[in-house]
Amino acid sequence: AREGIAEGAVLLHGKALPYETALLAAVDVIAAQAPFRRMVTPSGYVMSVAMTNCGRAGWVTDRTGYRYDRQDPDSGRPWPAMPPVFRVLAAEAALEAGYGGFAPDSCLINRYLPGARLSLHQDKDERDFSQPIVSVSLGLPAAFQFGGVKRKDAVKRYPLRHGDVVVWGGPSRLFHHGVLTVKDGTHPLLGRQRINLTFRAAL
Ligand code: MD3
Ligand code: FE
Repeated sequence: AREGIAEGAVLLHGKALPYETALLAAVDVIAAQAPFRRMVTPSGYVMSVAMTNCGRAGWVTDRTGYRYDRQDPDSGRPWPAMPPVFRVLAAEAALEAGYGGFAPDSCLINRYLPGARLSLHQDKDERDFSQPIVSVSLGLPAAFQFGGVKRKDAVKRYPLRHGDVVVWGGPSRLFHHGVLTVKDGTHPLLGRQRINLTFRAAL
């Protein structure tokens, strides 16, 4: 089922379910080459979410700032290639949401163990805001929150469950958003974790 959650934003319930096995196998291959790590923000805070990337560019943060980097700073090597199943799912979801021709060059993989959270922020390190962002939720559920373009705008909450895909484009592309603290639990396939794939046209 498809649900409009904001102007330009569409939640596709269960869209990733047919791909779950392939997605999780691909995440394991990526994480073997570019392990999950907790990065440091410019202010010196160690993020509770552990991250890795695949694709031509990966999102990274350190004391010098946020950026997209073609190399994994931990290894000095290029990020693992984006698996075909990632591209296909991201492009299909974008098309279903009304954004044809989405060709992401970056996939940030976020891993939340119980207790991890992502505070309210905007995604604005990408070059072209006319391109949407596609987000795939796997494993433990989470309460996702999003507001508006201004930090003070009222915030709405949405549960995101295993297999849900959200496409953010148009007016919602620069909305503030975050993930509330993930509660403890066990998912049949993933155990005690939530994995989120965020697809972006970054470069
Ligand atoms: C709304 N990740 O990595 S994806 C991020 O679940 C990030 O790990 C979250 O936010 C996660 O930057 C949420 C959902 C998302 C992504 C981009 C958006 C929501 C968005 C851009 C605009 C508005
Ligand atoms: Fe974000």
